[in-house]
Amino acid sequence: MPITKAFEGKIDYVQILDKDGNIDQTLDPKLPDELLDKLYRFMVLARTWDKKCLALQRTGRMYTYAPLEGQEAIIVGAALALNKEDWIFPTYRESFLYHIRGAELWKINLGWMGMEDGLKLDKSMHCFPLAIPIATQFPHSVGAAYALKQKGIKAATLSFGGDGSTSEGDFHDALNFAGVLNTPSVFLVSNNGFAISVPRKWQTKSETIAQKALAYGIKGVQIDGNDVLCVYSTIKRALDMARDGKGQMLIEAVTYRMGPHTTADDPKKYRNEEEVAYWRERDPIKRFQLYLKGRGLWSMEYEQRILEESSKLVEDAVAKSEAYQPDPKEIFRYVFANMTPDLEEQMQQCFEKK
Ligand SMILES: Cc1ncc(C[n+]2csc(CCOP(=O)(O)OP(=O)(O)O)c2C)c(N)n1
Repeated sequence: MPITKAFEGKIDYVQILDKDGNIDQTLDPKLPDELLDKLYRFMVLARTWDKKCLALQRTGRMYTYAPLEGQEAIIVGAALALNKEDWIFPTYRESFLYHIRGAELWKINLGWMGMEDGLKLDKSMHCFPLAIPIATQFPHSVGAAYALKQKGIKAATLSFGGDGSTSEGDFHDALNFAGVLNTPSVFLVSNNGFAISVPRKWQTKSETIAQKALAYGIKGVQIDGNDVLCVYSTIKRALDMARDGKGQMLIEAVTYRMGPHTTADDPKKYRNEEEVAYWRERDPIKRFQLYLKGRGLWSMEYEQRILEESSKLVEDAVAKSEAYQPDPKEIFRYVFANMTPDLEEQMQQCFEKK
């Protein structure tokens, strides 16, 4: 099981909504109804899209895909906590975040279908590319945060990673530089229990990942990553703090990846049914639904409407991405920033008229 116990008095563990949707009144962020609705809608859309991507991959219509089921609260809570001016440094697991930042879903599909065009995002979205090499995004984010600081721009960076990424040197270099240079940085580690098949306990002997912040003189907190109210309010607080020059924060969001690591993985080989059932009961969408219901903001009709809308958005996006005709020359163009003479020659040979 992933650890949920806080490091003795030094690191707090925060949860606002329990698994049955009951709220801790002392921590209630009192978000407006409109924002609660948005959080819920995006989580439902994320799950609908995720299921579709998995099905597309299984039927040969999409290449490798990294499922997000179980981690919706982290992705949606983080996305809505950001200001437009802030910059994000996501991994393969957070591609849906691009949609909340303004990218059309069909373009994100294109990326997973192997077409570079899909991942050419408008610079105004302030999104860095999805990091596939583990942990490289952390030092990039600190460099960008340092640049923001030097330029006097009031914005922060939010970088994402998994529990496995904290075993890479890049993670530690980044936290160290962020503290020393006092950059406007927030680090979000989704502790989903595994780095592919490697369990969290094999990454580190530390009781929590959050406590690693202490070594670098920055703040650390462990939160319930399946509680969208907690994710949203913790990240918002951390970003406000970073933008105000009041320090950096490492947030460890404890969660669980319900599906495979990617479509190339079979989780049945390294985890058991009871563990999955334990986390199914802690589902981020279910508990938020119960909370909204208790507040009179959820009904069957509302659910039906949202499901239909999500399904239509996803199906329209699939139709558009499948109709897209990429330029086959892209196979050669995107290998390096500038094509080598060899590649130029190969491209010409391929496309010259016979
Ligand atoms: C530098 C590097 N080493 C190894 C890999 C292969 N790899 C891909 S995903 C992964 C596990 C990452 O686990 P974690 O950071 O916990 O993130 P999660 O996938 O669980 O979200 C590994 C080792 C890689 N992509 N990059």
